[in-house]
Amino acid sequence: MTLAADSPPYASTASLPRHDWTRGEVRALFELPFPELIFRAQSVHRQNFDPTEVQIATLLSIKTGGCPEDCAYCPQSARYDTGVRADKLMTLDAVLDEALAAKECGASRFCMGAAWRSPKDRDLDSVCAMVEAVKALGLETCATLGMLTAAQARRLKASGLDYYNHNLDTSPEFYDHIITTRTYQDRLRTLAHVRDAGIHVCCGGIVGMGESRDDRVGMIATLASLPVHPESVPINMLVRVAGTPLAAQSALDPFEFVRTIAVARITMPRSVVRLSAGRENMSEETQALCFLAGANSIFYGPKLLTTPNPGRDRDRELMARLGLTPMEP
Ligand code: SAM
Ligand code: DTB
Ligand code: SF4
Repeated sequence: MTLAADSPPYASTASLPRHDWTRGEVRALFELPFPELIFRAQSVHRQNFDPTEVQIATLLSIKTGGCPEDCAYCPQSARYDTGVRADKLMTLDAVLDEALAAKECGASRFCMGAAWRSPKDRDLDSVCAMVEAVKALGLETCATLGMLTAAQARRLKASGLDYYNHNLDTSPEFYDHIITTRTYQDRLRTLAHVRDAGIHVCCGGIVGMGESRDDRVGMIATLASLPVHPESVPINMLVRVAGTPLAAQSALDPFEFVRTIAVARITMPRSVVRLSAGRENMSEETQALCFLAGANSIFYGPKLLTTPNPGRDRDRELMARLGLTPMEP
C-alpha cells in the first residue's frame, strides 16, 4: 500500500525499542484486560508498520527427519515413532525448483530447514551453494540448521544468507522439560554467533507445550532483553504430532496465544512477528485476532516442514477478506 502524505506517520512517532524489559512488566502486559492489550499492541504496530501488510515467507525442509536431538515437540526426532522418514539433503536443483515456485507464488522470503543438531562442514558447503543460488533469484534467504560455530555463521554470511532461524522455544526454566540434548545457553551462543556474523536473527518459540503463563512471560522477556531484538520473531502454536511426547498435550486457549503475539509486538516493536506453526488448526477468526494483535508475517504454502499448513487459496482468500496485502521485501 502506498501511503498518502496525510496517512498516519508509521515510523515517526515510534519510541526506541527497549532491551530492559523485566518479567514483572511483561507479566503485567499479559494480565491486561484483552481489549486494553489489543489496543496497546495495535498502537505500537501502527507506529512501526503498515498494519495492512503481511510478509509472505515460504518454508522448505531441505533435510527431513532422523535428527539425534530429543525436542519433545518435534516429529523429526529419530527418538520418536512419528512416521517421518529420514531423508538425505536435497539436491541444489531440487531446492532451486522449489524456490522458483515459491517466488512465482508471491513469497518474498525462502527459509530452508534441516533436521540437524548442527551442520557438518561438508553439509554447510552444500547449503551455502543453495543460499547463493536462491538469493540470485531475488528472494530473501533464511536457514535453520541447528547450532552453529562462529566460523560456520561467517561462512553462511559470506554466501549471502540474510536470516538465520534459531528459536529459544520457551522459558529458561521450562526448557529442560522439553529438550535435554542441548542447553538454553547453547541456543544463546549460536544466536550470538549469528548476530556477530552480521546475519539477521529470526528467533521465537512455541506455546501450548504445557508451559505456564510465567513461562510464556519468561520466553518473551528473554527475547526482548537480547542485546539486539531478533528482526523476526516466530510465535508457533504447538502442532501436536502423534508419536511425540507432546502428542496428547491439551490445547491452549486461543486467546492466550493471541496475548502472546500482542506482548511480543509491544515488547519488540520493530520486529516482524510471525504467526508461525499451528494455523492449520486455528480458526480464521483467531488468525484475524493475531493480525490485530500485531502479527505481520505468515508461512505460505500447504506444508510447513513435515506438517500441513493452510493451502494457498485459503490464505489468499483470508487476506482478501481482511484487506491484507503482501509486504515488499
Ligand atoms: N533442527 C533445527 C533446530 O531445531 O534449530 C532447525 C529445524 S527445527 C524443526 C525449527 C523449529 O521448528 C523449532 O525450533 C521449533 O520451534 C519449531 N517446531 C518444530 N516442531 C514443531 C511443532 N510440532 N509445533 C510447533 N513448532 C515446531
Ligand atoms: C519456526 O519457528 N517454525 C517453523 C520454522 N521456524 C522453521 C517450523 C515449524 C515446524 C512445525 C512442525 C513441522 O512441520 O514439522
Ligand atoms: Fe532436531 Fe530441530 Fe526437531 Fe529438535 S527441533 S528434533 S533439533 S529437527
